[in-house]
Amino acid sequence: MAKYDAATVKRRARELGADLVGIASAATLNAFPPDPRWPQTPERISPYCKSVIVLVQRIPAGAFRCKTNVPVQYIDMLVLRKMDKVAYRLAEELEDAGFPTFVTAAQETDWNYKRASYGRLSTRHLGVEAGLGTLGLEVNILTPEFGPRVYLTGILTELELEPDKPLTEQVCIGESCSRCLHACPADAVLHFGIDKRACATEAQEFGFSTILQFFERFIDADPAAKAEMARSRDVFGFWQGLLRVVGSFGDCPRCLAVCPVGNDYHAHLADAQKLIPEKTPEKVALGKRYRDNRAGGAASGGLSEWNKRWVGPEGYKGMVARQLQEFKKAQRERALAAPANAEDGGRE
Ligand code: B12
Ligand code: SF4
Ligand code: SF4
Repeated sequence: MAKYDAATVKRRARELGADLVGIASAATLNAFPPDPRWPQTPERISPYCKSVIVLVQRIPAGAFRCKTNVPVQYIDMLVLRKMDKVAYRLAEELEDAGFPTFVTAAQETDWNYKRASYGRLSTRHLGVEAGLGTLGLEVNILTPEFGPRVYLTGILTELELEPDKPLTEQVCIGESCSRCLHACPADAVLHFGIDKRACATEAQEFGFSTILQFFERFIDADPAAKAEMARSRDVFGFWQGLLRVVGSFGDCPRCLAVCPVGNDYHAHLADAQKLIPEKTPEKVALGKRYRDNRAGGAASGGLSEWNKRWVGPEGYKGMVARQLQEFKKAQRERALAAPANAEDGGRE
């Protein structure tokens, strides 16, 4: 039987196409559910799981340079498909080697967990426990490599693997940045938290709650209005969602697009996303209030004693500034080595 230790598993995941990979121990995940009232733990799924292999697939930055949200919506589906395939192949390989292994759903939620707003596992929290990043002001997981422009999935295995250590440094710049808050069209960004209902109006234009509201209106409508409603853009949106998922989730790219964490941002997005058209004085004031609250020790949900483990207990220590300096240095070195390429706007 082939020897599958943590290094081998990670190498295979990368060879199969994962952009980042980390390992979390099932025992740790069982001990630290994101919200203990609704424990999203491996043991609720399988009593035998020993380790969770966490795969990250980046969303190509090009889609965030477009005039509309549509390219991101489409590429999201492709990224998820690729990620599922990579995860499935790795799971198959481990099982062939003698270790029962399966992949969790990356997007589906469980009706029994908080009326379906929670997945069976929170893949963001898996990512943090596997040392791949920390949660940002808008509770996306920020990876140092690609910021929040990623999807994640978990592979549950009965193979005991050496787990990675979580990052203790906060990757998110925090309240002094607040760019995600400034860009959010639904005012959904809280202080290391998210107003899910507000976010869903943009992120899931034709999602479950839109469908529900449509049918509630439909039931009460008179026959002429019913006929009109049946031919409306809403029904077309539901059809497209069923057909290719577009519109039912992943619709709003704004908090992903403007986050300055990650070399993909420095290389491809700093110019296109520099200005935030949605920014208002009210949003700026809110960011400042969050900053003052934190400095004054006023607790917010996402920064509670339980939650700060996933935000980075040491706080922000300049990781993004350090990365930007290194990025610029590498850029200068490349320009010196190949002067003919120096006018490419700094892109890799
Ligand atoms: C449901 C869901 C949503 C829904 C929620 C729907 C609803 N009506 O409830 C909505 C529509 C909000 C949503 C939006 C988005 N989603 Co989504 N979503 C999920 C899903 C399927 C489950 C989420 C989950 O289980 N969360 C777990 C709970 C514990 O997290 P939570 O409720 O946020 O609670 C924490 C914090 O909010 C915080 N907190 C904040 N306030 C407070 C207050 C109190 C009192 C307490 C105690 C705690 C607290 O503490 C909690 C514990 O840490 C996951 C996939 C998965 N299985 O994980 C994807 C996922 C989180 N989504 C993802 C993405 C990409 C998005 C969008 C960017 C999509 C888009 N482009 O439009 C937006 C981003 C919004 C945002 N800033 O968070 C990615 C995340 C990638 C990343 N970099 O983080 C995931 C992981 C999918 C994946 N497989 O990769 N999503
Ligand atoms: S996905 Fe859009 S609506 Fe939701 S938090 Fe991010 S910017 Fe706001
Ligand atoms: S935009 Fe700024 S505040 Fe928001 S998650 Fe990214 S680094 Fe943090």
